[in-house]
Amino acid sequence: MKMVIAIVQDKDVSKLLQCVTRVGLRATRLASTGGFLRSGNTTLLFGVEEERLEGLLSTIRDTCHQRDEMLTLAQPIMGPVDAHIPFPIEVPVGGATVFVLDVEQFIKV
Ligand code: 2BA
Ligand code: 2BA
Repeated sequence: MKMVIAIVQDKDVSKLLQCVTRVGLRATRLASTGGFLRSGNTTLLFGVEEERLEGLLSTIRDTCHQRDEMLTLAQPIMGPVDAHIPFPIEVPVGGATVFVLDVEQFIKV
């Protein structure tokens, strides 16, 4: 068995969960926050049989899209007084960041 940890954008979660539960896969949804943008995203845990791993990964690929988010940085300027000019940059986010781990034991009690 494998544990798939997928960090996805909130906008993609409903579609992804709809697709995976339709084919009988199990998932757990956790609210999370990206360390860089400091905005919300979703971490999904999937415990899957090895033979279903590729199918899950391809569903993640199909449902999670790359988008550009704006991040406003403050640029210091030299002058008689200290000042900062805010300037926006575009940061690409997604499709999904996926970790696949071996599961030593899967127990339901
Ligand atoms: P349980 O199998 O006891 O699962 C309870 C909760 O544990 C699940 O909540 C989910 O958050 C987590 N979980 C279980 N197996 C998992 C796995 N392989 N990977 C990641 N997380 C896992 P829910 O998803 O709300 O499911 C509640 C109950 O509904 C489940 O109880 C199961 O009896 C049923 N169920 C869940 N997914 C199903 C599906 N795709 N098809 C049919 N029944 C499903
Ligand atoms: P955030 O940390 O909010 O990052 C959002 C996007 O900002 C990233 O998109 C990436 O394009 C950029 N970024 C992140 N850290 C950066 C840095 N130190 N320098 C420059 N640019 C940076 P994604 O790579 O698609 O990541 C989306 C979210 O997935 C991340 O949100 C984070 O929550 C998670 N993530 C990505 N890689 C991870 C990793 N290696 N470990 C744990 N979580 C990760």
